[in-house]
Amino acid sequence: MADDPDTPEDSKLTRSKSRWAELGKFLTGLTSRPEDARLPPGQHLVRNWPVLDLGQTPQVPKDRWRLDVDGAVPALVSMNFAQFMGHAHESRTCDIHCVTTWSRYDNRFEGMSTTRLLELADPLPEATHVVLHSNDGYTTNLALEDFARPENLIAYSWNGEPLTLEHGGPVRLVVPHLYFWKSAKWLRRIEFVTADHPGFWEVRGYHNRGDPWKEERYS
Ligand SMILES: Nc1nc2c(c(=O)[nH]1)N[C@H]1C(S)=C(S)[C@@H](COP(=O)(O)O)O[C@H]1N2
Ligand SMILES: [Mo]
Repeated sequence: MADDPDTPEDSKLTRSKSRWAELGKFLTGLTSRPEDARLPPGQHLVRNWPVLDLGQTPQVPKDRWRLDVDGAVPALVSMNFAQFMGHAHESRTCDIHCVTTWSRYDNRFEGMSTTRLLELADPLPEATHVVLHSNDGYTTNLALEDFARPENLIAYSWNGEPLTLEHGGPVRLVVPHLYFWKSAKWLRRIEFVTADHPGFWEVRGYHNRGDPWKEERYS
């Protein structure tokens, strides 16, 4: 079973982001659909790739890395890095949208699809949600159908290079159809659950689902 570190103390940035959620900062009140425009409402395009996290960068060398898949599954699935790489054969290009209003186009990730992970884990029929647990103590929740989207990747590479530590390496989740806080960096554990368990930002005022096209920034 995964041994999660304690949830980190709220930093100054965490407190101000929770406050923005209270105030509805960045909300435009507009909605848009992917077929109308490439950029969701209230977003602006960046060319660099900003780093956003709780400020603790967990360094897990590849030879000590593990991914556990547990909870509402018939049996624990646990992979070391080599075993994970044996399943990681997909390449996908996507746009990413951060709730703090930046978006970045054309990111090519490589990794294991969540479809493949679901085949391996074979969650029980009672499983309705997924909780992602990270090595920095971060958590985030997804409905099973959002986790299962065919474009999602458990990624080890970005634009042809290994995912850097600051962007969640060695392995992170990428869920392009939702705001990027759902894309857990430094992925450690995938827990299937039979009820929804809001994660780090979801209990601090962020929207439970986070669809950028509906501007679901805050709850
Ligand atoms: N483990 C972990 N994953 C995380 C976070 C975090 O603090 N810890 N921050 C989230 C947020 S708020 C965003 S916007 C993206 C940022 O990813 P990036 O730093 O690669 O741009 O990671 C998400 N995944
Ligand atoms: Mo974010």
